[in-house]
Amino acid sequence: MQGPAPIESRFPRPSVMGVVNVTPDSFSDGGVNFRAEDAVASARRMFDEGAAVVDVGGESTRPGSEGVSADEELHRVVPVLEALDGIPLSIDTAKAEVARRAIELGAELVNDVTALRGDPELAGVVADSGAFVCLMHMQGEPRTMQDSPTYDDVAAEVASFLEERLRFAVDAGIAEERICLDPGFGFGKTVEQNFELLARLGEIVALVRPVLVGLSRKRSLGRILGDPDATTGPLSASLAAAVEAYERGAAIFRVHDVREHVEALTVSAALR
Ligand code: 7PJ
Repeated sequence: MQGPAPIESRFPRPSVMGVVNVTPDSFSDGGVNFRAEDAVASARRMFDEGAAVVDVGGESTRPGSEGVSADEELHRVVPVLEALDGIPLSIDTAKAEVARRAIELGAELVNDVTALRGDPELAGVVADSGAFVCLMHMQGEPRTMQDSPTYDDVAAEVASFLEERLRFAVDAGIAEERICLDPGFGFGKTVEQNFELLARLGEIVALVRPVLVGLSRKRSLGRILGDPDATTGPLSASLAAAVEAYERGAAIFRVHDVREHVEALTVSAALR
């Protein structure tokens, strides 16, 4: 019997994941997709612009944010997922109940920023469904993660965390070839730590699972440009960061501006 497709065949390098936050408060898109019909229109447009998958989320994880209940998350994302029948979908959630419902509605990937640490039942939902999963590094939790992130060696510590979570996921019955890893830019990291991690992305790629990166509009990009209070970064800087990540081996790019990233990465790929 043929097993399910590995994630690297479904998402060849480079693949673009569009971001649709069905939230009132996401730092990067400021609530533009909080209404279901706006979220649906954004997702369709991203797919038309070349996104391989669209990541739909109902809980903001921006620095300082509080969580929302499973009921509220479901209330936000279910109408969007229902309306997006036929578009390849990822669900951005740490909750087993939300992931289960999203997978029933066709989501093929679970994007869990807690790397299966948030909800003890999520690993089982992913294992039983055969969905793809993204395991992301975060130091601390969104409410407090930017207070004083501390590492002896950021790249080594992120790599060893992801290796440990990969082992946990496989032990929980998730096929290794269904898993991708994400260093979690901006999740409990200073500007300097984010840039060191990007420079040394090869150490994450060396874990031999496809690497997903979320650099799009991140505040470190605005801060390196000289605004110490930036809460977001511009598209130009996002594209440079994505191309640099691609050069270092990243496979999947979680972005808000799909067309521009597809264009930049297509040029970069043509030079390889
Ligand atoms: C990331 C994410 C990221 C993954 C967010 C935003 C901020 N999931 N969710 N990686 N960032 N896997 O919407 O840009 O970097 S929330």
